Amino acid sequence: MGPLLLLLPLLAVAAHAEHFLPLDCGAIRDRNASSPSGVYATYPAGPLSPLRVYCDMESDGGGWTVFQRRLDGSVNFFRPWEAYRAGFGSADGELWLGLENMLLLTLRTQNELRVDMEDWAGNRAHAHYASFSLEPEAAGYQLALGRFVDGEAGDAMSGHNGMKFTTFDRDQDSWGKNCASQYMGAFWYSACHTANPNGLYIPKSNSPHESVYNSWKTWKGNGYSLKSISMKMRPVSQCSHSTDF
Ligand SMILES: [Ca+2]
Repeated sequence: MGPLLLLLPLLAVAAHAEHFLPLDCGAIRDRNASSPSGVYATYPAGPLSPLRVYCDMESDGGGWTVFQRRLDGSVNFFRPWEAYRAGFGSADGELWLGLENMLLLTLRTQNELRVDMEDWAGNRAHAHYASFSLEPEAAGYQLALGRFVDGEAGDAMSGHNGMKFTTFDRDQDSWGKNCASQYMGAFWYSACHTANPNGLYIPKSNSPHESVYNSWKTWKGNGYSLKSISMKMRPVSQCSHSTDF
């Protein structure tokens, strides 16, 4: 993408100041702090390419762009590279926003990461990381994750920092076999995982000898299929979070 292409969205925003073309949910919240949670159009790829996303406007001040969500098992997440690159599901239900869209969202501004989850007894927990960004596809969408900030769910993701993304048809993990095939998901696997949010959604499954479910090890263990999990990013406020860098 050339410099002009990167500038085009900005020029378009300037030329049509009466139209609001937000990059992400953070921009929507900044424009109207009372915006409710729900589906919004964002424009990370420019004014001609609206991207429907779910905005979490409640957690920790809101402004979160949800890029992954499991709610009810209605969407199959055991999919190949092309699906994980382009995205699948729907903004108002189960969703993978797509690695390319996620890359666009993280290119222009520093983002932080929040993961929210719920077990089958109604307990909720979260995990918060200071920063979140990806390398381009040519670099395997390698994950760059900042320090674990806080959250009852604990830190199940730092071990995935620096890993490339692996699907059952593209093995970029650090294990002899393919982690995505073995654990029925797709993720920034190492050898292999302490979090498997794209794993199988099987209600109330809890088997310590299997690690194939949508799980978060430091909260419920690798064998517990969570009732819900959602992963979301938002721009870091430079003034209030400058010490995070
Ligand atoms: Ca491998």
